[in-house]
Amino acid sequence: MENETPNLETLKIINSQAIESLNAISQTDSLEEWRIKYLGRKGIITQLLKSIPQIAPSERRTFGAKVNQIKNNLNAIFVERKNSTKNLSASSKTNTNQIDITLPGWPFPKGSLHITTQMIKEISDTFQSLGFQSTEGPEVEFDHYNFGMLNIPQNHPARDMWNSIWIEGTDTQKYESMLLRTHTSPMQVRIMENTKPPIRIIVPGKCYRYEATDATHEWHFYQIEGLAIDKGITFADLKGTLYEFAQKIFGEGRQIRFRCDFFPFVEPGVDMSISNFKNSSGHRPIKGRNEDWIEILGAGMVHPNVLRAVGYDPDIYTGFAFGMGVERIAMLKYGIDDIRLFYSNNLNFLTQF
Ligand code: FA5
Repeated sequence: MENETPNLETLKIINSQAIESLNAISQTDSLEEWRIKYLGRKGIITQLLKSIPQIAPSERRTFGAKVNQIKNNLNAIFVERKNSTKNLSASSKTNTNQIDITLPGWPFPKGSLHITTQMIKEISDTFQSLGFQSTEGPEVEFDHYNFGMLNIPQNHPARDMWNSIWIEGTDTQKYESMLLRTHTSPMQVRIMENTKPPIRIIVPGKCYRYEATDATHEWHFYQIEGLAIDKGITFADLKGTLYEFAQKIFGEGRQIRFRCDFFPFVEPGVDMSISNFKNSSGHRPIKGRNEDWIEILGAGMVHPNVLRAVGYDPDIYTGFAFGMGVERIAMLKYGIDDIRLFYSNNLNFLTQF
């Protein structure tokens, strides 16, 4: 080109060669080489501009305008190409950093069953291994089942044993009064009304009482009711079953105590407590409770009046029943000193189980 005087045809060829070679470039380094070759200080375009004075005066103007147009065009294409290559390599660098497959993953926070649910499951499994089935019942209950059929008629002083939460607005002309069940015992009646003996069943469920809360009392808590009816069932069966249950849940080391108690729907009635003795280092399983025994359940032989009310002949059938507090059992098993923790939604507490 230095020897020949360029013309418009030369410009056309140089322009298409430049564009073609730019399109063929795939790396940033080669782009810079291209720029130096075509647009650099000693590059082809600069030389073309320098050659303008040699062009015939009649063509000089057109030639000069064309060289400038090619220069601006190549410059624009080059800048665009450079920017897109830069973005591409930047994003591929970021991607490489993000996908480092050797890094350990973020651990997923794992959910778990609530301690009360776990306890219900463990107790249910224990009774299942002793031949008991399991069922559930309504939390909103009729006066008839919660009290009446359990040998606790209207105005009976024993109703004071359970501080009840009544459902307001019940039309007592049409329907009986309703309440949030104070215990799971109404399910004894519902089951017996619909089943012929022999019966061996447990009923886990929620209960409600209108009472102040403290470390061992909640206004809502879980009970598991138990019922066994058959010919020839005795108090020894009751004791044996509950003894077996306690050993399975608490282990051999814990002691069990039965004491006489009164519940209108059983005769005789007892309550059962689990030992909370100090160990060799002077600590009790439930540290906050300075008592040697903690009551976990009420029980007894099903009262003949209850058997009669559901149509069973008490001279043929006998049976035992019990109602245990699920949270109290979990407290004794795991050394939890406040029942209110079960309903506090405190993750520090809940994630321990
Ligand atoms: C009853 O509720 C009887 N229905 C139990 C029963 C069933 C007796 C069958 C005979 C035959 P009591 O009110 O004692 O009994 O409650 C039984 C258990 O529920 C208690 O031993 C305790 O473990 C638990 N419990 C009672 N009240 C509360 C409360 N406010 N907070 C937490 N647990 C409670």
